[in-house]
Amino acid sequence: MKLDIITIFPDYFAPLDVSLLGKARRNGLIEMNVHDLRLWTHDRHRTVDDTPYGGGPGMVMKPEPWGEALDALTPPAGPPSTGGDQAGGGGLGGVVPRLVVPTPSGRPFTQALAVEYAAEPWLIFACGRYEGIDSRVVEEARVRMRVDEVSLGDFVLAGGEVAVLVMVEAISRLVPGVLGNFDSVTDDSFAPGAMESLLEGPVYTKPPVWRDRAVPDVLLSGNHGAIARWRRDQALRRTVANRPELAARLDPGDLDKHDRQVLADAGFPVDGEHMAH
Ligand code: 97T
Repeated sequence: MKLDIITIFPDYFAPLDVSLLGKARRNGLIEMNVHDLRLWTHDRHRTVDDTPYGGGPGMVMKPEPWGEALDALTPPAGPPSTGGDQAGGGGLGGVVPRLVVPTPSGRPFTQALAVEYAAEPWLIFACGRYEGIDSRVVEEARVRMRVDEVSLGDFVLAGGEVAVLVMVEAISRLVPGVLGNFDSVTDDSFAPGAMESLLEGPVYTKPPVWRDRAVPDVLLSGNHGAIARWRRDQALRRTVANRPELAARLDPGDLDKHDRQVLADAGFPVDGEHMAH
């Protein structure tokens, strides 16, 4: 998978040399390049922003550097390649990238979207600062490639860089070979098909007693049925406590009698209509 990141702060991406991601890059599983947007400015001050038309606070990123950056990184528009040649600005022959633009007004970034992106051969991330990028940039890019404006949640960052770090980590660990342990991917709370979107419960390791706190007996019992039941109880309780909106969306058909008792005890009764058991 190829990842290009365009930013006015390339230094933000130093962490991508570390840990899991650093290893995936060194192994060649992920080809990642960070580009300084100011390379595509031509004035003495390397200007990337200007005041907003219509007035208002802050600054807007100018369209010209973004247009030149995307042109430089992507294949030229035109008839489909006859195959084999790698004409165009350093692309993968014949492949059109998908452009991801973090913005608080975008569609939510979810595990399902991370899974989709992990299957793409080529992603370009455009990091906006200030009040955002001139809207014509995304509009024009859509003529040539798929473009997603994506938000990490209902909060405001100073720019898209940290949002891109988050997305790149979420995506990269799903690329086959990066994590090395497929189970830890499929067990994720939000993995599609994971236990009907319950949060994960608490985890423990040795020692069995630490600062007078014992690991729950059931986990040392060797009774795998009881352990599975206990874990499910904990997951249900934690979901009610931390994510009531997820608990509200549980499919009653996926809940047995014990589940319903646990939910009722947690103050989250599920109505008994159209129930499997
Ligand atoms: O607040 C932002 C500013 C720029 C780019 C992205 C964001 C953001 O993304 N998710 C939440 C906020």
